[in-house]
Amino acid sequence: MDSLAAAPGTGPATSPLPVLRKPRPAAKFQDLPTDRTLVMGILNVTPDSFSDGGDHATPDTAIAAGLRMFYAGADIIDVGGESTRPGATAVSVDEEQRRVVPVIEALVKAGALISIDTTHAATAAAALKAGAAIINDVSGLTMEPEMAELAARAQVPYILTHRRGDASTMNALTDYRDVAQDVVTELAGVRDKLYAAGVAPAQIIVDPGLGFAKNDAQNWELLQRLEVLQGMGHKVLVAGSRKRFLGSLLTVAGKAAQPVERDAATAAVTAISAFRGAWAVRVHDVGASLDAVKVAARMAPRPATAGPAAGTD
Ligand code: PMM
Repeated sequence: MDSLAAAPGTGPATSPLPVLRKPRPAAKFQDLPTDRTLVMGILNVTPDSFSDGGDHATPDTAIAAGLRMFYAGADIIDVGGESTRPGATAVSVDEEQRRVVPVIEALVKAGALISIDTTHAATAAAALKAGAAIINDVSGLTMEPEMAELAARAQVPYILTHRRGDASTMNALTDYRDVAQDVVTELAGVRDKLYAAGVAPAQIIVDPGLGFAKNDAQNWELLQRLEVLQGMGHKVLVAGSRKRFLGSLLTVAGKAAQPVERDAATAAVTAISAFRGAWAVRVHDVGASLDAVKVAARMAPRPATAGPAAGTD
């Protein structure tokens, strides 16, 4: 069977439970395909994320949603227990871990490769213990710098996202001289801290942080000039799924498109990012982006930008 086609029994997103398959050994980061852009499915185990908040608020519904993404072909599933949307309220690390750990354990048991979306080192450590293989820290080390030592010690990849301020302040921090160059300069400063902590270049994945301290025009410019970010020499992750700049673009009669109405535009962003050699895209609608990646791969039959070879330092 085509591994990228929807699997029988996975059903639409609203179906109650996917049919469980035989557990597999957990996937490994180094075994991920390198000949195409990867698709990372978003699994927010939160009541208040901007687009899927509340959809997977209990471990059972979150596990079912994660399995559906995995069986549909997601290469990585990004599990988060705290909303990062502007204005979101913080949760305690205990609550965050209560949300994500059982979900990670179940998905790892099924054979999925998991990244943990957290700004807290204690939660990242608990997630790694539960089997997660990648740290996705949207604060870019600004919340808990000890994340760097954790990534170095555990020898796991670290997704370094550009952000200024935090959920409550970032919307006011959009002054850039040249947004693409400034994002690269700021990311490079944090990247050097990762190096100092012992994180290898091949372990670092950079992300422009679409929507984090950027206005609509700046988000588009970052996508238009993705090669500036790629010039850093690391793998690049594009995470624009359902974000506000897509809602604004799709405005009809003065009304921005709602988050769930932004999946076709998200798939278009995936196709373009994949065509330009992004390492991965982070999306809600996995199936549409897998198709978009196939189209891009057919149009540009060359390896996706993989960043430095594994093992170089
Ligand atoms: N955006 C959100 C959450 N996690 N992780 C990375 N690496 N990059 C992002 O841009 C990012 C992220 C917020 O969006 P969501 O509510 O759809 O998860």
